[in-house]
Amino acid sequence: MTPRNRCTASGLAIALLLLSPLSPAEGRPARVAQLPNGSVFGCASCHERASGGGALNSFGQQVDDAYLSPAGVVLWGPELAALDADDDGATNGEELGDPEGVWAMGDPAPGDAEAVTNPGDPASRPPDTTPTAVQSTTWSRLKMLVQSILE
Ligand SMILES: [Ca+2]
Repeated sequence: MTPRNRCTASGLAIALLLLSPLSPAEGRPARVAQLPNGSVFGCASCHERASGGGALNSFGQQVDDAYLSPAGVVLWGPELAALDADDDGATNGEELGDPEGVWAMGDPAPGDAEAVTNPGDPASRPPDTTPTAVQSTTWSRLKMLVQSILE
């Protein structure tokens, strides 16, 4: 291939890339590294299909709607971490192991990967840690006992 042909072929490849109809719903594997513990669910963090592409789940839609930089990089931070995309009672940050939204791309994965749940799937959520009535009652009695001792 002559240098001119190589240049023409490169130009054609670039033109095809620029003209390809990328929709927001197409998978972008690089985004997996733009979420804390993004590798746990991979493409299924944002897509209905585990292999990526196609329909976005509620978290993917939330990211696509308001948390992408002009270059298409996920803007992970306290604001996105505090939202609950799948409305399951756990914030996106709690589900991805970064409740405060302080993780940054390139940082080690935060928290325990085995505790990570899918922020776009309401059936995948952290275990409920709300104290039971018995635990609350016991705690309440313990507080009253301590208060009576201190008074
Ligand atoms: Ca959630």
